[in-house]
Amino acid sequence: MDSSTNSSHYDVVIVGAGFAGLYMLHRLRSAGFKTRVFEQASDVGGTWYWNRYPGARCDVESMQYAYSFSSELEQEWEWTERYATQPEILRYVNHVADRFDLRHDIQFNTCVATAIFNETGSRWMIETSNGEHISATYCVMATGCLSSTNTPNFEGVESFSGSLYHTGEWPHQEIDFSGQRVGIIGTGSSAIQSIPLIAEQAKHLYVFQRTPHYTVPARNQPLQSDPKTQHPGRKAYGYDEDMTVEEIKADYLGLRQRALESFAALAFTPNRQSALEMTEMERQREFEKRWEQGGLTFQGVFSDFSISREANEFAAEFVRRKIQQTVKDSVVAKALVPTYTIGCKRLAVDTGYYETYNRPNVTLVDVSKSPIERITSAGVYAQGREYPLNSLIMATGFDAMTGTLLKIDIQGRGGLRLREKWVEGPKSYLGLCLAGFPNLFTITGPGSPSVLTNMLMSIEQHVDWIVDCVEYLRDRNIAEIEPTLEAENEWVTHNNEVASDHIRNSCSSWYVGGNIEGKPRVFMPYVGGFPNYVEKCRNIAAKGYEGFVLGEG
Ligand code: N01
Repeated sequence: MDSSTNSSHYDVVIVGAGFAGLYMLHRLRSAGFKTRVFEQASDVGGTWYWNRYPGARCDVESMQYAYSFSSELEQEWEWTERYATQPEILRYVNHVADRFDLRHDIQFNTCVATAIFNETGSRWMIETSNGEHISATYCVMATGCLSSTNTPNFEGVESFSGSLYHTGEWPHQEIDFSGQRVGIIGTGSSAIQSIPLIAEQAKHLYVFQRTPHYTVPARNQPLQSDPKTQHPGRKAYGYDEDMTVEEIKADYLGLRQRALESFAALAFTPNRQSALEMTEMERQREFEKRWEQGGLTFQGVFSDFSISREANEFAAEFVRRKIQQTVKDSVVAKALVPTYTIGCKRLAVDTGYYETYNRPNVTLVDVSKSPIERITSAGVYAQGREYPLNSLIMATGFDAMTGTLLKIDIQGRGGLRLREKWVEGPKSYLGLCLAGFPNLFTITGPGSPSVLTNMLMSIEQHVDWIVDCVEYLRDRNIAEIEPTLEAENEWVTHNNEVASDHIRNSCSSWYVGGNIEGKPRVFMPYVGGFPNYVEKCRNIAAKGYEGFVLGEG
């Protein structure tokens, strides 16, 4: 490429040093592209750098939530638990950064503020928060799907005199809630993971719940046998019940292949029968089996869990009954029971969540009918009274999928701003590229399966596709690639069609921007399944990048 003469020109600039940015850097550098990564945090890890709240761990099994690109890495890394904790995942990401010698091409503590496409030179002009100016032939946004936190605009929040936290921007030092009155707003996945642990520490925990969430037991366990207790940790692995770590490692490719063939890029065996074809006894047997097995495999209880409301209701009812059986106070149990479809908000995976509400030091404050009125200097004012608190935790989620991209002032051809292009919601070709924004790529962007899949598999598929693409352009001396508006519109229409009757689209959630005031209501991830999507991407590339204009610049 033409970069050797100008030290501030790169073939590729990558924004973000999480799982996506690191693998992108590794692949591009190996392919001979001069590459620079900008990362706003002081170290690698992306979402796992920021989300350090008590109980933070991945709800996808660690043997699957790991890179597949290096078989040596797969073999040498030893996960200690079925679901890895945030510190363990961060250790893994750091190990990857060191093992593949990635750090020296990453600039930390640096935000990309603007990225403007210069049509004359076919290059992206980038300005960082430190006032640096860099140019690049290609710009890759590896900014993550859940990386901009959402703090609702509660009246008086600035007057709160206690300690204020957000689960998505947790301090690096350990927080001790012993002896404290703690409030937590929100009951999504982050809250569901942290509430049981905070409740064990705090003097009293108040949970402010607007909408109850469905959650299933994780059944976490060690992956390594304990010689003292003879705990057979490695045996009960989860997704494929009978496999041990050793068996998976003996045929890791096989596990990955099964993941590639599955709807959510996760290797597990779903039940192929429709709920409507099963007898009540068969359904209950299958429910109990998966409830005991634990984790997201619950969604594979029958084939029409996500497509038939009638089938979905069987599963919803089963979980509702479990909540009522677990929570002793019937008023609290009733408030915890969701009435909407199960799985339309991302299913959470917990350890002792419902049991926590049987503790005398935990109070559920139901704010579903009358919202939190304000935050005072002493605590939260809701239900006509003040709840005095020493600490208040916002577990209020993220401006998902578009928030971080829209924070950057991205300007494409003719000064078109991404903020203008997406004013009615995100539009892209494959969640990878944008009409009007040549040589710009988004990893797991809106319009791709991303958050509906095992993110690691989706990230690797996107990175590999992008590297193949830029190599193709380099080999042919092609200066620009950009999707046509027609191809983009067709993809957006297809996305909307597959999402229209889908269970995932049947309630308000961050998938549809429902958690952010004023955000356009669009189902953002592609819900047509990972294998269909991969096939589509492959065919487009095989046809010389069908739907794209490849030009001289
Ligand atoms: O955020 P959420 P999260 N007043 O948006 C409530 C991933 N994740 O951080 O439902 C009162 O799910 C809001 O209420 P409602 C995972 O993909 C993964 O928990 O909008 N409440 C809701 O209860 C997950 O889906 C892991 O009515 C208000 C909560 O805040 C995603 O991150 C672990 C409110 C927000 O829940 C986001 O999860 C954790 C208000 N004004 C997270 N505004 C893994 O294990 C919002 N809420 C990989």
